Amino acid sequence: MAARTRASIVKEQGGYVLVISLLILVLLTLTAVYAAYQSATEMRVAANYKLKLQAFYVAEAGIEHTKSLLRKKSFNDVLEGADDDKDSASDNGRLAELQNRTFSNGSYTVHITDCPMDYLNGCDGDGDGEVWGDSNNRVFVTSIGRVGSAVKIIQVEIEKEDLVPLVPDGAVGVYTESPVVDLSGSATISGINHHLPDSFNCKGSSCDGTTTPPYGSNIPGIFSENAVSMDTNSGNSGNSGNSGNSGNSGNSGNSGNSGNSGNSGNSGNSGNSGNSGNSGNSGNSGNSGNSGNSGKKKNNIDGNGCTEEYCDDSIVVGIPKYDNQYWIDLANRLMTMENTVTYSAADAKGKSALGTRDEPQVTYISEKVTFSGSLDGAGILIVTDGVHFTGNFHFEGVIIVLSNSDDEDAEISWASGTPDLFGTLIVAGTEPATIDLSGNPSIKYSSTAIENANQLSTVVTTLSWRDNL
Ligand SMILES: [Ca+2]
Ligand SMILES: [Ca+2]
Ligand SMILES: [Ca+2]
Repeated sequence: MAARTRASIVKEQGGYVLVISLLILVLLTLTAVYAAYQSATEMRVAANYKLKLQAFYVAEAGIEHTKSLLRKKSFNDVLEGADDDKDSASDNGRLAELQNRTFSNGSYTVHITDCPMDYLNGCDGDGDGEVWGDSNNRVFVTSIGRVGSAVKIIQVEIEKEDLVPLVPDGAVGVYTESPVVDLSGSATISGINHHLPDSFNCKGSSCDGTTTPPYGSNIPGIFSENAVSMDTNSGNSGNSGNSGNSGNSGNSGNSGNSGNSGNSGNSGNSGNSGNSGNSGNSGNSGNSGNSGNSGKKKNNIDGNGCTEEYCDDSIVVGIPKYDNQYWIDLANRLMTMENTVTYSAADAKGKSALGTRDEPQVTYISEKVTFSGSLDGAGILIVTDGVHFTGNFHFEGVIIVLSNSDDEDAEISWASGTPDLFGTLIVAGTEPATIDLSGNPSIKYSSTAIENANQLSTVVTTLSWRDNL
């Protein structure tokens, strides 16, 4: 057998080395390719994740935008769409400014519905029978965020809280201890729910507001948490009777109206004399006379009447739905809100407007103030320790007078000028108050005025949250 030469051995082993080297090279190459592939996949996943995350934040921005818009809008107005028609659904629950709204490097579109299920076609979440109507102050906001090819959908349920109750205790609500009220003039105070005048800038009798058609609840004209001392004035003498009307031709006679029940005090009015009939027709029979008023003239006060322990016409004393502390807390909360306009008495005097119906505001005046001249306002007016009106004043919303000073009682003097309020006047605080309504003030309950003012104090809270829809 031929001996293996060194050269042949080297040659033989070189073959193995080459093969092994090639194998290692192939392995290394495969590893490198795999690593590159892995890395590319991870980068793609990371990029997708980043887009999804961005889409999430874009959708979240849509939710926040919606909540800020809904603070100033009625849920039902939004649900029925810009055409004010819930039966025409293409715009329902879709505010124009929330459709394909560009934000950062993406966009969001928001749908507002009464339930969480079908945010495109709507559904009745509160069970009131209205798919596009809300009756429990709760709606669902579905926000679709898009960034590139990534889509993220978030849905929240939100609730609105009306801080000022739409049905307070009275057109005038008095919550301070030992209140003194003077009604010796010709105040008009009505707890009947009033429609607002057509125009905010109305003049004369077109500013009276109407009570037809009736709507909402009626409340007492004046409500007090504590017994009221009426400022003593002598009673009004009875009115003389109206002279008879001449008969209407061709009509049969109307039966007479029965007299109003009398208050104690003065002598009654004499009755109207009968109308004379025309030939062939019977005349109207005469109205019976109104009986006289008592020492305080209350015949211009109406509303829901006597249900509580003390009651005289439409002045009700009893247990309030919202007590003194409720109004003190509400006033304190309102006066520190972000958009509240704060004036000193001197600054407030020079103003001609404290908000409008379209742009109501919360105004806080930190000391007793006297308004003269002409002043219009809408929203919520908070005054501490007294407010006097001597000029033309017209306000729609809620006036809260806080009596908190130890030095002197708050004085609400609406005894001169033409103070005119639609909404409610609240007198609350830790100290007694004197409420002089002896002039010609007009205070009419209006839930519409309060609702309009509530835009300012509405808190929108998120009740639930979900994604991955
Ligand atoms: Ca519509
Ligand atoms: Ca509903
Ligand atoms: Ca609802």
